[in-house]
Amino acid sequence: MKRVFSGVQPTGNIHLGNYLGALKQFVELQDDHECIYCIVDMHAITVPQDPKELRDHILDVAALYLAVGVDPKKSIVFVQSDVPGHAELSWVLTCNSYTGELSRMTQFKDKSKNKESAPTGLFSYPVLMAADILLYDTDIVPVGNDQKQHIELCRDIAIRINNKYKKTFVVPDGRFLKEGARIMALDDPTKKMSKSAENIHSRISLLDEPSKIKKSIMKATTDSDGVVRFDVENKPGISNLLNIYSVLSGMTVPELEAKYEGKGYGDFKKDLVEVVVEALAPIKERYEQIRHSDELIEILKDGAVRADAIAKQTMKRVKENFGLGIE
Ligand code: AQP
Repeated sequence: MKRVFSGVQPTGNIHLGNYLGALKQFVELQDDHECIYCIVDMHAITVPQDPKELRDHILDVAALYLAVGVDPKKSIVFVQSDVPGHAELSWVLTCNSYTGELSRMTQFKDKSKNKESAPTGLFSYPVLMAADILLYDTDIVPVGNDQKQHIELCRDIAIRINNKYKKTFVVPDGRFLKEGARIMALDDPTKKMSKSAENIHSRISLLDEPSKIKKSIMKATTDSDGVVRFDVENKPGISNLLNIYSVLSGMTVPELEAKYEGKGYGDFKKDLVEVVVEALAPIKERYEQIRHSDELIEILKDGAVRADAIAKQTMKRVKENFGLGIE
């Protein structure tokens, strides 16, 4: 069976972009792959976090993994900082990556924009992400397409090390969905939907109340011609909403365009509110059942033990191939 690895940062509540770009794939893959899903808390601290909130968000994200359908009997679910191999391998990879390639990463450029000085961790974030992936001999990485550049870097580092030392790593492939791979912000459809954006109406979180969902969708930026038509370049707002509607309802974009021919954005948005509220209701219900349960903690502890066993084997191989340590 091919091995799958992916993760989500506990930087806030998971939104529709995270769900449609990544988590939906997590669930689809777990029946015929060996899946390892992580809550990447060490990535979260590349920007300042309140410690109490971070702990809460770790458990929120873990509960949401299970609520959307990740099954701990089929998949390993754990918290990144509970497995020391991530930090260990990250250093080895740091020594085999270059400041030039890291400074070309668009996420670093975006997140450090307008800052006088950026934390080193924010700069080397993609190396830690490469370590997360390579630590588990991962074949497939299901992610949104904002992560394409980071996956390419991970592959480059793995190939570089395999060529320089004994073959040490499996070279992974990214898995990107056609629809949902990039859900845009509702208030500015030229930017991706993001957990940490200031405006809460820029995103729909999986745990939002129906009244909040309604407000965010009704306020969503569209255009002035009032025609429900998919055209990312000229009509990015309505195209983004059509994309969300299509993925959640199972209707194709042309079917939706036909359904709303001659109708305005108001009708379209009202129906979209219903579709989103209906899709998120069962997720919210399962989340409430599991979030404060002992079972959740047990699942994460068990996941960390299973992940650590795989990580230790990889680190043994890495240390041998690099001549590190004496064991
Ligand atoms: N807008 C998006 N559309 C599709 N996929 C997305 N992903 C993120 N945003 C979108 C995918 O979700 C997974 C988890 O992302 P992450 O939490 O590790 O980090 P991120 O990409 O930086 O997500 P956010 O929401 O924008 O978080 P913040 O605001 O903290 O930076 C990844 O697979 C990502 O591709």
